[in-house]
Amino acid sequence: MAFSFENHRYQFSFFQEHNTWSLIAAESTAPGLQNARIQVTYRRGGDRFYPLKHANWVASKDPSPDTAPPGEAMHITLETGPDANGILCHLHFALPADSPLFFWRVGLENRGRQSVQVDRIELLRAGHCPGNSQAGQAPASQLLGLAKQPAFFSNGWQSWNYTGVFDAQEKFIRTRLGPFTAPMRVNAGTPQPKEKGHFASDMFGVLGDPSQRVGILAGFLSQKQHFGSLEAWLRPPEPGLCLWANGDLTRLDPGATMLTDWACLYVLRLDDPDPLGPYLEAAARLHGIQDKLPPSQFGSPDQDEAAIPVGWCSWYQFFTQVTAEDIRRNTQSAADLRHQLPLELIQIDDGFEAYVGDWFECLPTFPNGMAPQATEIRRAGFTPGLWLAPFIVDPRSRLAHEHPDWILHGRFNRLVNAGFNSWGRFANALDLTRPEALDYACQVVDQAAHEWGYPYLKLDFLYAGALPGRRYNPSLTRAQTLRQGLQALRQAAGEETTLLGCGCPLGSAIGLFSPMRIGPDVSEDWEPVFKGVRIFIKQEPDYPSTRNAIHNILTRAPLHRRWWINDPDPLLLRNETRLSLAEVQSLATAIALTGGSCLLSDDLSRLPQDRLRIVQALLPVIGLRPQIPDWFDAATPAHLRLDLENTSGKWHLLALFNWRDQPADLSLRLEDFGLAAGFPAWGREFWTGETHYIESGALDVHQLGPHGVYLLAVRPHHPGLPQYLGSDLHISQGLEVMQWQPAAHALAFRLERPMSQSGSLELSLPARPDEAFFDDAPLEWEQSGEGRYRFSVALEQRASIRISWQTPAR
Ligand code: 9PG
Repeated sequence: MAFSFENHRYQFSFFQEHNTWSLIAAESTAPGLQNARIQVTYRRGGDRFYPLKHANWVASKDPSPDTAPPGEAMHITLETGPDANGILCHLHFALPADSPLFFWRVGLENRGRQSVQVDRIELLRAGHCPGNSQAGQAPASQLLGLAKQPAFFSNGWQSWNYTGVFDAQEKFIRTRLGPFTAPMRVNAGTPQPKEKGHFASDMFGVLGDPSQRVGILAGFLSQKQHFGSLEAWLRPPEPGLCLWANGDLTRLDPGATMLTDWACLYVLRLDDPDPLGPYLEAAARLHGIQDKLPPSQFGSPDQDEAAIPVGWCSWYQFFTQVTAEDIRRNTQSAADLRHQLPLELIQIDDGFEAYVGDWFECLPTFPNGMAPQATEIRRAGFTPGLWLAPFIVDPRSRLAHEHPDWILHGRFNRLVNAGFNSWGRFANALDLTRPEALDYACQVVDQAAHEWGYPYLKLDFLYAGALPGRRYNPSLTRAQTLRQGLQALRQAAGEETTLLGCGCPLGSAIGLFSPMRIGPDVSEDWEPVFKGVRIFIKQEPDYPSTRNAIHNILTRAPLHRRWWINDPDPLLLRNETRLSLAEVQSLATAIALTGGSCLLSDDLSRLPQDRLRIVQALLPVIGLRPQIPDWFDAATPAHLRLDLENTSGKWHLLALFNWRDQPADLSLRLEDFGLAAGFPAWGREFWTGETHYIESGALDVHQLGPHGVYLLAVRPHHPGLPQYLGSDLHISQGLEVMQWQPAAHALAFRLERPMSQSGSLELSLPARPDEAFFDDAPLEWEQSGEGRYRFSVALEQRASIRISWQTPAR
């Protein structure tokens, strides 16, 4: 017998004799799945049990309101059991009225007299994959519409972890550094496949087919109950997909219940301008943060710019060697530079604390403690920020010696390894289910925020709260433990404190943190290097390096202003790094076009003028989320598109990156950015200042440097009208313009910048100007091409420009 329902998008059926279900899209060519399995595993004593194996399903009334689907929906609840151990299972399936997603979740209840340990709640096993291929009674499972050329978009567990697409010929990217980084990189429970064409992901993933331009997203809307994992097989004849909630062998006591987070499926088009949007927004809504969602596609700069941090961080110049004097000197430099570089935040990073864990004792390099430091920063007119890693503990710390029972232990009562850290040591983790341990972490945050005076806290290495181990309270999953720990920190910090999450499992942080680090650390090198040695770690996906940072800045751009403000890590500007100018420009472009925080981390007193100009052009931050047209076609996307609009009109900002190690001749094709090919347009490249007329929808880019970027402002040509073509004042090449007033023989507009700045701008005019004024002084100009004129300006924040011309001679 089958239970089924449908809406205009999907038809859902559950076949009770085999515990399988199908979701078929109404559109015949769209992907779908047939006879997906559902399975639960728990243990009791040494034995494993599968309570759904001989399930006898009955439709039941929804047992409680908190299991009801979000929003208005068609839904059904099925119940089976109790089994011989007293375990009862519920399945909840829902088709919402106002969302293109399909939702389902699983509930367990222990009505027996003994505890059991929940191992794995598999919500989906579909297509061609192990466990589904065995011949037997159950009908074959199929993933429809994705078999031609399957590829998989994998999301990493926490801030630093690699996120990107893999094709069937590739292998999953795994760390080779074993116990050094595995705790930071691998969510216990998510496999790390070795064979070609076999991949894994955390929380959500997309199985797609680039040849058909369609895909199916599977994932969880939250990670409050369990960490969710996915596995994908891209082998012929057909791909396979599995989605499960990790039970972590959590104890389910008599009378206790366990309910998974909502899982969801969503059929998408790879070329949709915002393919992940409906999923990310559904998750945001479930966490009560939908109000932060930005407005339309064609955006003007962020109205709520203040929410996006702009400032300086000590880490990438001083690392653990930082001193109070370095902070003082840089605060002073930031104050001296203010009229040229309006920063707001001065954030002290790792290196002040006696030991990680002993947060109330400072190193001799911070002789006065952290409170006076905050006062100095505030007096200089900046927001003081401070780094803390409240969930990890240095084994040499006083904390570790005085409270060994607060530290997470694992098998054979050994300390759990929390990874190799910046101070050249392995760290341990707090057991957050020990009330005293969590209280201590909260006290640290409370004291930093309210007694030392830091309204901005960077909370780092947060994954350590969710490492596998034997916890004081064994009836909480790792995800529940971490979520409760993060909630407690949020409460201790108070709503008025800005919390930046770092090294943090993404799903656990939604609604609690803003901003959130979404990639590996930047570094002075393009590729990972350890003490000058490249071999072996060059391909490490999460290891600090500018290449790795940019990769995730691009692949995780869709999260920005959905779940939080993305933190891309700082722009490194100084000449003394091993980054080429092209690489610095690529990092600057990636940061600016993805809309997140804009931080610097160079010694500000030594920043050369030409490098200062780069960050000037990034302020104010644009703040918007771009489109990534090739998000499913390249490991590291090479295309970004941002649609902008203001008084001067509408334009497109298009970035084309060269990720090769050699210079490349590229073709920038408007079509590749999802733009109609045909319209004649002006294109001004930001980094070179070159302007081109684009007639046939494409532009040849000659010898773009290795790891470099071509950043074009494209404006449809309006013959006969004056047009702004761009400038070197702001990277948007237009958001600096206010009050654009064209008239028959004249043009007036204003420029507004948050600083004093000089540069040049370019206009297309119907005729050669005969008069031009900057405020009331004559303004020099030169012809830069046919119908194009370049004006050099030096402004103190704002200026009015007036230009007039005669009717062109016929
Ligand atoms: C301070 C730093 C900075 C930085 C953080 C974090 O070994 N690792 O893989 C590793 C990764 C990141 C890391 C340190 C070590 O950096 O991201 O911004 O705050 O801690 O210690």
